[in-house]
Amino acid sequence: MNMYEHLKIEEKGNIAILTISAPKSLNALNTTILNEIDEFLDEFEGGQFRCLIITGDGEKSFVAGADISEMATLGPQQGETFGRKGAAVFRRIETLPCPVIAAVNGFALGGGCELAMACDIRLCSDNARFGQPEVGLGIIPGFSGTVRLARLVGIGMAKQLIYSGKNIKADEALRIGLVNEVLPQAELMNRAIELAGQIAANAPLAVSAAKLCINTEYDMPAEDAIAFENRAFGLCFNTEDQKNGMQAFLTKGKCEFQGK
Ligand code: CO8
Repeated sequence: MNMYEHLKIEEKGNIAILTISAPKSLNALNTTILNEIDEFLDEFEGGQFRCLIITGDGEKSFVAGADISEMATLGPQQGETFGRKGAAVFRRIETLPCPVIAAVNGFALGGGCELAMACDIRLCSDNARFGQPEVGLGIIPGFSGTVRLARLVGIGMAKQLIYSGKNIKADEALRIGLVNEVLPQAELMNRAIELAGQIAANAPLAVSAAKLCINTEYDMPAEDAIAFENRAFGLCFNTEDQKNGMQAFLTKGKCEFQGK
């Protein structure tokens, strides 16, 4: 893997851990960091990884938003360009073939909350804080927060969070379904790695197909969604993993899935 100025990359077998590291600004996202994440995703997609974990450096902040110092002097065209950049990078994360776990280790505000929402699964530490404070800065969520928050927690709660700009604590994020699990800070990464390992032990093409189905079917009428799943289900029977996985079950063995 390349060396990055603001990213730390760790490989654990077929799992990769991406740590965003800009401690002076609580890991706020500027154009350089977004470009680095984009570059990292090129590398990641070229590898044989089965799960990606994204976290922030330190014990205080996951990502404290987009970089306000970079945005402060932007005009409308530049603002739109910056928003498009972040949205495109986050969409890449959302549509990666393998699952992505956000290990939210502190503040996940504005663009940080939006980054976490682009991931498939959110785990957080008990000191985590979530929120979309943009309207307090004279802007709206610009990295797809108005899209994903409503889909994740429902339109009423999304409106309350975005209009008020108020942060919520980890237990409230759990209650409204914004995160899946809350853990003590010291246990967060171990749990994320454990979960990533459970995912990585399954048939990767099947996991990938399940992700594609869930993401794609979300916006479809039920009949079309069911037909989409039917086709994806059928295609699973074209894989060696399906043959080997079922054979292993029938012979009471264990299958090491090859992703073929
Ligand atoms: N951007 C730039 N710098 C930041 C950011 C940020 N988002 N967040 C924190 N920092 C910096 C602070 O300025 C401070 O720097 P310095 O030491 O030089 O003064 C340093 O990080 C430490 O922060 P604090 O001293 O404020 O630490 P506290 O513990 O007192 O507070 C908070 C922590 C509550 C996280 C506080 O820093 C804060 O409120 N940060 C801003 C959070 C925020 O509003 N985030 C949303 C930003 S807007 C956004 O994300 C929009 C996304 C879409 C963009 C679309 C583009 C057009």
